[in-house]
Order: sequence, then C-alpha cells, then structure tokens
Amino acid sequence: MGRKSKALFQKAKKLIPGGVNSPVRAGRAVGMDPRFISRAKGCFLWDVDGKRYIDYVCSWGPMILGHSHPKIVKALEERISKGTSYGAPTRLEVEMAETIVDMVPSIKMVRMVNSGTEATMSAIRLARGYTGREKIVKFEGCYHGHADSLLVSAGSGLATFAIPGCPGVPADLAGHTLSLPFNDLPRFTEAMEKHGPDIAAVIVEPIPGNMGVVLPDMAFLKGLRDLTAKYSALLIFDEVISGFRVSPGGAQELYGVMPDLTCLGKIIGGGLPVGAYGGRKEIMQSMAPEGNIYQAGTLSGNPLAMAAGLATLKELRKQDVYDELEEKSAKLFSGLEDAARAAGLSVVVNRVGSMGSLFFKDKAVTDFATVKASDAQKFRRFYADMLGEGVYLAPSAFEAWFVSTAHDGKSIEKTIESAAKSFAILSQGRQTGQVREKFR
Ligand code: KE4
Repeated sequence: MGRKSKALFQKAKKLIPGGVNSPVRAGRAVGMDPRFISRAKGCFLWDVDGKRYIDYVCSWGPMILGHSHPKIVKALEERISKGTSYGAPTRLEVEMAETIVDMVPSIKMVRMVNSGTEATMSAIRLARGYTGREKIVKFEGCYHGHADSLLVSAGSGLATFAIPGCPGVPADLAGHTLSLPFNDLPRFTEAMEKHGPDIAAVIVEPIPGNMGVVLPDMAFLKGLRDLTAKYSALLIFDEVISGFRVSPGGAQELYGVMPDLTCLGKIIGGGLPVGAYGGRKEIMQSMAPEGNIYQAGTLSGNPLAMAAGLATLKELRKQDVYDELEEKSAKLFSGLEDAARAAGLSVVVNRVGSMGSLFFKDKAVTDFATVKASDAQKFRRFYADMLGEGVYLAPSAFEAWFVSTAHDGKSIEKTIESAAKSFAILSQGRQTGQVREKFR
C-alpha cells in the first residue's frame, strides 16, 4: 500500500466508520487496507500513489462502458451548466422511464429512486401494500441492499422465519422474512405450500452476484414464477446488477421469466447515484400520489444521474455491444481456467455475460453453501497477488468480476498472465479455510 493511501486511510478511520463509506471497500474480507483512488479512465484506475490498476470492480457494476466514457462525460458537461437538481419533474425523467419500459420486458411503469436499496425497500413495501400480506421470501447468499426486512439470516430448521442479520434489525420484522437456499426448488415448493397465502413477495437476484456469481437453475426460476402466481404472491427480480448487464433486457429477457416487479440500479445511473423499481401498471399505480403507498426522494430522477444513465443506455442499445462484452468476458474467464489448469489448481468459474466469479474449489458452486465451501485462504492470497500485479478485484470472495467494453485484449492478457503467476504460487501452497460467514 502506498504512502498516500496509508495516510488517507489513517485519517479516514478517525472520521468515517472503518474509514469507508461502504463496508466492503475496507478490504477486511481479504485482510488488506483499501487503495484510495484518484482517477479512472477506460478500464484503468489510478490510486493516489500513482499506481495503475486494471479494474474489474467497475464501481460494483455501473461502469459497463468503462470509466470517463466520452459520451457520458459530454452528457454531464452539457447538463451541469443547466443546474444540478430542481426538485421538479424534467424531460430527462420521462426519457429514462420510456427507455426502461422499452428495454425491460416486464416493466410497464417505473419510479426512479437513488440507490438499489431504495429500489428493493420500495418494491417490498409496494408488494406488501398491494397484496395486504406481510411475509416475504428471500434466498441465502442474495443481497438486496440494507433495508431492515432484507438484512436477515436464515432461521434454523425447516421453513422457520429469519432472524436479524445484524443488531438494529427488529426481530419481529425479521420474523416476517423467510430465507431459503437458492436453486432449491423442493424447499421453496414446501415453503410456499405451507405459507403461500401469507406471502406478499418473493425477491431474488435472478443471477446472484453477491455470493460471487451463481447460475440459476432454469427449473428453479420457472418454479418461482409458477408458485408465486399460484398463491398470488408477487415475484420481484432484483436486477440491480443483472439489469442491462447480461442483456439489454436483463436476466428476465435472457431467461424468458417475467417477474411482477423489477428493481434496477447501477448501470442506469452511469456511475451516479440511482435506483429504480417498476413492473405491471396495475401494481405500480398503487404508489403515491396515484395510489396510497408512500415512497419519496429529494434527488429521485436527478438530472445529472438521468443524463449519465441515458448516455449509458444509448450506447448499450447499439449493435454488437453485448457480443463484444461476451467475447471479451469469455476470453478472460477461459484464460483464467486454462491458467489454473496449467498450474494444477482446481478452480470453478461461474459466468453470465460480463459478470463472473472464480472460486478455488473442485466441485460446482451452485448456492451459498457451496460458495462457503470454497477456499477463502487461497482467494485472499490470489487477491493480494493480483493487486500487487496491478489487477483490481473486488476485495471479497462473495463478489463478481465485471468486464466493460473498455477492457481490451492487452489488459485481458495481462490479467491472465498475472493470475498464472499467482496460481503457480498457490498450487504449491497449502492454504485452506472456510470463507467467512456473511449474512447476505
Ligand atoms: P445500493 O443500495 O448499494 O445502491 O444497492 C443495493 C443492492 C441491491 N441489489 C443488489 C443485487 C446489489 O448487488 C446491491 C448492491 N451491491 C453491492 C455489491 N455487490 C454494492 C457494493 C457495496 O455494498 O458497497
């Protein structure tokens, strides 16, 4: 860690809890202090000590076109001279709503908010208000932001309701949430047969990115749709990561499973604070001021975020963008697999389009339990080796790598070479150990 980052982190820890404005950035899961970033361009970040990194965090998903994309910079430059926030409706919000409705198959009406957390929190409140029910279902390993109802850990035993995931979450609120294993249709079926008439909503990341990337079993996704319909519960797809990431219409377009509500974020803000939730009109019309379910936000639909988001979506609607992302991502992850194999190291790569993860494990990774069985010590060493090589990964085994259109062949090859060096070291080592428990 460079001198300037070190000094900034020391100062930050005196002023900000853990020295960071979002916990995962502190690097505690990998035992390394954070690099303070000074600027970014394309697929690169530079830290305050001048070191350059190839970036696979991409601000945790938003920067699908890379950093400082000229079209986004231009959109913001043009916009900022007209003011930064009015607290009144703008043409840009209509354009954003029109674009989202156009691109996301199940969304017919949408409300902008300022974060993914606000999007999922609002969608849960809407589902509860619309159905008149209080119980909800989530899945272990899926993370939907930090709203109380979703910061829970699975209870013990079969279909027992959840317990608070951290202090401050009321037990009786957590008790309205059922947390089940992802990709386990029998368990979900059993839970719905027992509680279905009381369930307001089932919320799921259709392609989880918060336990690392795990691929959905098609029968499971279709089972969520069929059983929520059977019991008149709402199906909520949290596409804050997968939305516009894996296809223009997200996971719901890729897999052809239509939720009742969808939560969005990240990419639609082009790197500025944003979230959105939307779905069937007859449901969305329950939201104030048209309906009586309340949700509000001072900066919702902020013109700068709309300008950056619209510029991003406009680029993503161009021909071949997703083919390019697929080609680059396939080259990266197949290169990583080949390098691990050459080093005699067992790794599992899970990938959908330009979101993927690499697990140090010799068997399939299909849910939170199998993620936790991967080798955390190896991941920590790999993370440190890659950072030293100038490759910036998410500082947690529970996160995704993101590839952008700005990642070029040279950067991808450098990443694979750096990984090969680390794999060679790891294949001699004897690091073992479970991934630390996390409530997500
Ligand atoms: P935000 O409130 O952080 O904008 O979004 C919450 C959220 C909701 N749904 C999904 C599927 C998400 O992945 C997230 C946030 N993602 C994390 C990391 N995967 C953001 C990084 C952080 O917490 O600092």
